[in-house]
Amino acid sequence: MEYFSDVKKINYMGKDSKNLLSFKHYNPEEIILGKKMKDHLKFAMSYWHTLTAGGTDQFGDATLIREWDNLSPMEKSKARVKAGFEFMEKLGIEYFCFHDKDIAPEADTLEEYFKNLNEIVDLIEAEMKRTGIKLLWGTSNMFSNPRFVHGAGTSCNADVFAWAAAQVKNALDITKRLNGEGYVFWGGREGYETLLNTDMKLELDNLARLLKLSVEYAKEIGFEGQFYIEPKPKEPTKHQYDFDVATVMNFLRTYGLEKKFKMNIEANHATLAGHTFQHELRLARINGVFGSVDANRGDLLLGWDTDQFPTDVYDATLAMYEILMAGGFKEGGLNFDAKVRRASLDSIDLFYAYIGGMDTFAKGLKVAAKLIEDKVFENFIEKRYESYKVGIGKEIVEEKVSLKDLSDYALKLKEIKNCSGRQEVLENILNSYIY
Ligand code: XLS
Ligand code: CA
Ligand code: CA
Repeated sequence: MEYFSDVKKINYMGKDSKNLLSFKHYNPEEIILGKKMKDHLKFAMSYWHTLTAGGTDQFGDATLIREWDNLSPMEKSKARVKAGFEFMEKLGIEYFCFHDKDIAPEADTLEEYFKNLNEIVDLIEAEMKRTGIKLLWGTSNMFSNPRFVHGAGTSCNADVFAWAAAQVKNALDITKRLNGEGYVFWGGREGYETLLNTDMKLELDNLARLLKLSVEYAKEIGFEGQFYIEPKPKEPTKHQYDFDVATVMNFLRTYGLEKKFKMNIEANHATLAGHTFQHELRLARINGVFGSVDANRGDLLLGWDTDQFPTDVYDATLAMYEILMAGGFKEGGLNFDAKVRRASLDSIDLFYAYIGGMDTFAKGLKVAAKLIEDKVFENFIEKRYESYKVGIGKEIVEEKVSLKDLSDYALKLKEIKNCSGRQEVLENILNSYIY
């Protein structure tokens, strides 16, 4: 059965094409900086937003009607697998990401739930074999079910901690079985609403314990994929423990986990934390913890996690600049953690959405590659800091001077001369590369 029969394979047709179901910039085989575009970008489909999201929000029910809606829970899950692979094949997307809960119906007992999961994983495995599509990362949903009301690893209830551990164990088994390149821990409800009822120290210690147990189990089963933490400052809790890259790095270092985890950075989470996407990527890059990306965007006028498809070429260019400067994706990739708007009712809107996101990042990649080739910012930055290459600056960097030495030096200074930061002209140059 064909689920998206009104859409054929989406091809690259160049920027002048008027075909709305074609790529204007994403030309998978085109070589950029010695590598195919598709291997630079490693696009992934998010299972949840693409196949299970119904368009519900705090004020209204589902609006997005899909072919499989009226099937029984297991049949629905099977149809979604088939539809998902058809969708990826048509778009030429080579990776996907999922939570355990996205792929199979939950049940009253864990045993039954795992049985459901296994049955669907068989089907996914067969589709992966048929198409060559790969798993970028797996994860476990430990936030939707009411049992996680107080969190999972940070729950006040030890039985819930154990249940979460069981889910992670099973999700790791599945991810290993499907050759997943990574495994993501996103905070879910790992945070708090009020400190009046919260033992923050115990919750953080326990969160670290769950991560440690997971790393140990991965070793035990020979799972060699990359572990990620995905920072987010708020939603669903008022304060999420994995606030931003800096907070997560501090947490990992506190518990001796910094060598085991990299960051999965989401654009919308960066802006919720009051940072730019580029800021979070830069911080991860300079600390050697850049891993993977959840591409999307928020809406600055709304200020919550809207998970919209990315269409801003400016942001995508700066993101790709950081990603290339970090050495590009290795185990990670670019997952579209984005959903169509509630009023985008038709399945075809999913295609338009992905085409837009893929083209935006393809264009961003091309511009970023050119900026790097021409060393536009590197040359400027190098010059801006040249005072640290000679004289007193060199001695500061080499840590050869004391505070007193510096004071003696400063006392002899007659005049301090600063250079322009040239922000406006740099922005003009950036624009000229984008246009
Ligand atoms: C929610 C997160 C979530 C993670 C995976 O805000 O983005 O979707 O990426 O659990
Ligand atoms: Ca995400
Ligand atoms: Ca989000």
